[in-house]
Amino acid sequence: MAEGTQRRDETDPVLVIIPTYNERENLTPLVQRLHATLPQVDVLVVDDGSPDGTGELADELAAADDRVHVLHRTEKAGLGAAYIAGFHWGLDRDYRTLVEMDADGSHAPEDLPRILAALGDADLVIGSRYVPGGSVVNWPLRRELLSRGANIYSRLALGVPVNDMTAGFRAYRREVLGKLALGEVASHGYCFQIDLTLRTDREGFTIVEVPITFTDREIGESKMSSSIVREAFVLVAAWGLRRRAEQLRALLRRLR
Ligand SMILES: Nc1nc2c(ncn2[C@@H]2O[C@H](COP(=O)(O)OP(=O)(O)OP(=O)(O)O)[C@@H](O)[C@H]2O)c(=O)[nH]1
Ligand SMILES: [Mg+2]
Repeated sequence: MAEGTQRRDETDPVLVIIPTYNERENLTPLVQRLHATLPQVDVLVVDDGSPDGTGELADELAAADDRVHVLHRTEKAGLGAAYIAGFHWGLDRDYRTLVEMDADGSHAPEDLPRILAALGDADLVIGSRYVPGGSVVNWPLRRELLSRGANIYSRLALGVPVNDMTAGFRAYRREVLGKLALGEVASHGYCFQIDLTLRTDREGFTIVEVPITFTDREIGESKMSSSIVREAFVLVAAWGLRRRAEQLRALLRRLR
C-alpha cells in the first residue's frame, strides 16, 4: 500500500458509481441487489441523457431513497467521461472509497464485499475474470477472445502485472483518484480502464486482483463497437512505446 494512505475501515463511506446509457430495465433490480448486499453504500447513477428514460427512472429511485444520487449529462460521451464526472462528484464529498460498476448486471453486487475487504491491503482492487477462481458466464467465444486478447496485448505492451486490465468492476481509495491527473484522461471506451490501471501503477500504488464471476448482460444492448476496440489498440501501443522509452532512458542514466 502506498505511503500516506490510511487503512480502509469497514465504516468508511463508499460510493458506487454506475454509468448508464439505455439501462432502464436493468437499473432498479441492480440497485436493489446492491443494497440487499451492502445497505450502507451510496449510489451515483451517471446518465448520458438515455433516450429510454433511464435518467428519469434514476431520479425516481433517488427521490425514494437518500442513498441514491443522479448526475445527468446531456449527451453520450463514453464510459470514461461518465466515470471522470462521477469521480469528481465523489471526491467533492467525503467518500473514502469509489467503486466502478456496470449497470447491465455483468458485475454481481454480491462480489463487492470481497472487493472492499481486499482494499484493506491495496489502493486499487480489480474484480478480475482472469485470475484463478475468476470466470465469464454466457459470453460468446468471439467476445471472450476479444477481451482475453486485449488483456494479453495490454500486458505485453505496458508491462503492468495485472491480468484483467479492461475490467470495469473495481474499487479505488480516494487518495489514488485524488493523485491521478484525471483532467488529462481522454480515453472513452474500455481503454479507459487500461488507462487508469497504468496511471495507478505508475504512481506506485498497490493493485490487487480479486476473482469475480462476470455474467453477460441479459437485457439491453451492448455499447461495444469497433471504434472502441480501435481506440484501445492505438492508445495502448502509444503508451507502451512511451513506457519503454522511459525505461530505456532510466537505464541509460544509471549506466552513465
Ligand atoms: N453514461 C454513460 N454510460 C455508458 C456509456 N457507454 C456505456 N455506458 C455504460 O457503461 C456500462 C458498460 O457498458 P456495456 O454496454 O455493458 O459495455 P461492455 O460491458 O463493454 O460491453 P458488453 O460486454 O457487451 O456488455 C453500462 O452500464 C453502460 O450503460 C456512455 O457513453 N455514457
Ligand atoms: Mg457490459
